[in-house]
Amino acid sequence: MITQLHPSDALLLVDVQNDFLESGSLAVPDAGAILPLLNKYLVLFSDKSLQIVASRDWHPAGHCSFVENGGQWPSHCVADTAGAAFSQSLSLPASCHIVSKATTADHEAYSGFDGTALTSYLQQQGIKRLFIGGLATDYCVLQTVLDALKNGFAVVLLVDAIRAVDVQRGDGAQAIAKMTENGAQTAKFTDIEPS
Ligand code: VGL
Ligand code: ZN
Repeated sequence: MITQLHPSDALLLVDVQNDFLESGSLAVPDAGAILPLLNKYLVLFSDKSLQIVASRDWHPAGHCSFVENGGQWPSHCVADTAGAAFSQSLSLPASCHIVSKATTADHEAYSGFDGTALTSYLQQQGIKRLFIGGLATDYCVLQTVLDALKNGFAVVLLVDAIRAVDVQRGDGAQAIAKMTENGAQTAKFTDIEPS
């Protein structure tokens, strides 16, 4: 089924940052494969003058999620470092609204809604439905999608433009199942009405 885009739709790209790409400190397997697709979604939404939002993991150097501080992950996405920058291969428009999350040392925040003004921003813009892609399926995409649904937004999960860490094999597939069980629709690029 073809999904039509409306002025109340926004594209939300989750954490497409160097540290989550192939040479990064927390590389997500096959993450680079989503970049050309994300750029196609960006063109589609830009051409229709629709809202584009990008979240970023934006940690202080002493963040609690890092192994050296007792957490689970290698140090990654430290604010203002090259690893925290959006991929150079991602064509974000100047109009893109950027949301920084997990910015305090003692709090983990996988969701772009956690501790940010994202809900009020989207409401102010009249956004009702979010098309969500990015990294990683089983962490920040999962929690962002669940919070979006809780906060009253419809969600279309862009299943061709997400990749999972898969600490345990199947984590990504399980995350997709959880998102759809909670009300997310899924779509791939060819399911969306062209410009
Ligand atoms: C993420 C692990 C740690 C993510 C962020 O963006 O999915 N995963 N921090
Ligand atoms: Zn993180």
